[in-house]
This record gives sequence, structure tokens and C-alpha cells, in this order.
Amino acid sequence: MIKIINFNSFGDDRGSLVALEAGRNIPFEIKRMYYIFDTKVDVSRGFHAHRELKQVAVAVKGRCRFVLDDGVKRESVVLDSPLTGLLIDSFVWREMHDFSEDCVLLVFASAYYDEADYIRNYDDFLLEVR
Ligand code: T46
Repeated sequence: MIKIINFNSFGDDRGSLVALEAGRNIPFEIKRMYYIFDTKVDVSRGFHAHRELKQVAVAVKGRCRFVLDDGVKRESVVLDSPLTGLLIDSFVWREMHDFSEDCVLLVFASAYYDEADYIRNYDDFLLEVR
């Protein structure tokens, strides 16, 4: 369930550069990007699934921990590198925990924001995913 995408870094003596391209190292057409930052200490986020949306999340700075749950098993992964993307498929419950103070979590999404695509209740998620 944890699907990691490793990005190439174009590094030279000036520093590093990562290029993300829809349909190439991001496996869908990108309709939206957003970023989460300034997350307060001990705050967790997420606690929902999406019916259609696919996303790739990258901790471009700092770290946070994702818990993914497909209704059968739960897995946890720490994102702490701008070279690592986490592919989050549809019908996967996600939680984000343990944000570092400096964490900037950049997310690429396959669709525009649509609250109707969210399943925000875990019992409803289990009913729909099974
Ligand atoms: C996800 C995880 C990884 C918008 O108006 N437009 C947007 O594009 C987004 C993402 C959010 N919002 C509004 C909806 C809420 O009023 O921003 C507020 C916070 O959103 P939410 O509570 O859903 O944030 P998270 O951090 O729990 O979840 C977000 C994404 O919503 C979600 O799709 O997979 O990050």
C-alpha cells in the first residue's frame, strides 16, 4: 500500500533541483497543488479517504509521518526527503502525524478540490471500501 516514488535530483555545486512532470514521475495529470506548513506541535491531520482523488505528497522540508489504511491493514511511513514522493491512491484512509516544526508538505492532486469526494468518517470508509 505504501508506494514511494524516488525523484532524481539534478545537483551541482550550486545545490539541488527536482523536476516533477505530470504523466512522468507524477502518475496522473496534475489539477491542483497545495502545501501544508506551520503545523502546530502534536497536531495530527487527515483522517479521511477519497473516492476518486489520487495524490503524491512530498515533505519538501522537515518531516511528518503518514498512516495509510486500505480497510484491511494499516501501514506507516515517515516522509523526510524532498527526493521522496508518497503516492496515495483512492479509497485509502490517511492520517498525518508527528510533523516537525519546519515541515512543508507539498501535495499534487489529480482533481480540483471537491468536498463530496471525501469520506471523513472511518466507519463509512469501511462500508464503502468493502
Ligand atoms: C489530503 C491530505 C493529505 C480547500 O479549500 N481546498 C483544498 O484544495 C484543500 C486541500 C483544502 N481546502 C480546505 C478544506 C478545509 O476547510 O482547507 C481546509 C483544511 O482541509 P483538510 O481539513 O481536508 O486538511 P487535511 O490536512 O486534513 O487534508 C489535506 C487534504 O484535504 C486531503 O485531500 O489527502 O491533506
